[in-house]
Amino acid sequence: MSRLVVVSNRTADPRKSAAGGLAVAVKESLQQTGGLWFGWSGKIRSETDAAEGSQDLRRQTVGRVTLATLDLDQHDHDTYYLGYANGVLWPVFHYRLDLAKFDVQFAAGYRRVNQLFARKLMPLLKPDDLIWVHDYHLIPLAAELRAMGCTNRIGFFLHIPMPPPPIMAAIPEHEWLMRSLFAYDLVGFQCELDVTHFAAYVESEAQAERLDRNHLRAFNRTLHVAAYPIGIDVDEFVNLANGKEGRETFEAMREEYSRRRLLIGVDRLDYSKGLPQRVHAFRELLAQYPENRNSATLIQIASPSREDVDAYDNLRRQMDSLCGAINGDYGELDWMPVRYIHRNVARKRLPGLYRASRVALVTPLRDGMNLVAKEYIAAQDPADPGMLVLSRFAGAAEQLKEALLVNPYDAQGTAQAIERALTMSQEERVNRHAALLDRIRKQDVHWWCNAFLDALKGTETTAVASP
Ligand code: ADQ
Repeated sequence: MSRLVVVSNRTADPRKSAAGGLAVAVKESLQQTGGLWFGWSGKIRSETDAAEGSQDLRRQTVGRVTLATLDLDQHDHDTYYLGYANGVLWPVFHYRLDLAKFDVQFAAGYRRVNQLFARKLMPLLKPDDLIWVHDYHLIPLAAELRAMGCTNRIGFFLHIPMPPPPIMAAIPEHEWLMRSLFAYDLVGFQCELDVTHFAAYVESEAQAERLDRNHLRAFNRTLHVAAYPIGIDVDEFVNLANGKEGRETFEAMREEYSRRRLLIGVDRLDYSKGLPQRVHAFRELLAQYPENRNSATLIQIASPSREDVDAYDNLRRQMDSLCGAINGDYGELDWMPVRYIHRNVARKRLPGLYRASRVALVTPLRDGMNLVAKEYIAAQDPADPGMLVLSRFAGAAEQLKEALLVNPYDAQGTAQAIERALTMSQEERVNRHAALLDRIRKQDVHWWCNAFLDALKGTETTAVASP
């Protein structure tokens, strides 16, 4: 069995469930194959170390898995991570050209760190290793590895959306970036729309030939592309819901809000998640459907995220002001419409919170997938489930058709859907939930990991060293 080598910007201890989606997903395959997980340590190199020129890998063994991490220089961190990954690729791939800051220094830092990763990873590789690279931080990694002579099978999975060609073309380095993807053997996207956008881009910009739905030929290479919607570990989440903290949280919330209709939102505080638009829609609900006053309560949990990027600071201030205004305008002595919590909630408490809520608002303006939508479904009582209101612009909308799909830019339409969710009959909720649960079980995180790795194993070995 080939050893699995996972490369991502950050690594995590795969034994800890708090490590989140990717760790849960790749843990089994890494354990089975005695795999290697390679990435940035999250630390900045001290100036003394940087001056000495040492850039040592730190290795840690966790069970049968080796974690190999390296520190970054301050300048590399600022240009590669803050500048290019989070200041260019994240906004543009989420269709937010207005928030992108293009700067040649950022692009240079991004390339430099990808070269550094390739240089440090190359000596650790064995000839039949299967390499799986994750996300937008590392798009050119395979091209850099190929330039160093690597002929292993290499797959790439993009966790965020792939924008349509005219938006992609706004990135000054778009040709280089998209061409770099052809150094992989397999490129996986979250949903079919992303595959369509990528194919349209390379057909129009690089005269790629579409051999069939899943094969594109350009730059002397044939690339396998497909959608692999990422899932959650449904059983683990159901167990969490039934665990001590899960039940305690559920009971505490039910008691506290016994006279209220609870709505929940759980997100990183990120402009892609549509949080201000969600608060507007909730305000619209109170305005248009007054029976919800003194009753409907939105708990919005927004965990702090990338606070050193300017756009996030503006969002934070905007949310403080919107939530303050709605509470000021509609609140009563014994009822606050919005409880806005700018913090992380312990993972063990999330299922109880989801289960106590009659409606979940998952309304991103753009999202690669959105795992909160799937977690909410998994946490429900199948005999009396809550209802999911889901943005049509989340990758998850392709799979979760039985949710109430909304356009998050349309506050009135979203308010209408929330009202419908709050008043939906138990029979309809049960039927919709059964279909949703079935789908997230069939395409859970294990399915996702195996489907991607099986496809990667099935691709032809690289014949050409560099595209
Ligand atoms: P994210 O943008 O981080 O991930 P998402 O898919 O929603 O978005 O995953 C977030 C995870 O963090 C969930 O497991 C959620 O429970 C947890 N979380 C979020 N806010 C939290 C809070 N305040 N407290 C505690 N836990 C919280 C990126 C892409 C997504 C894609 C995933 C996986 O942007 O589109 O679905 O990767 O590929």
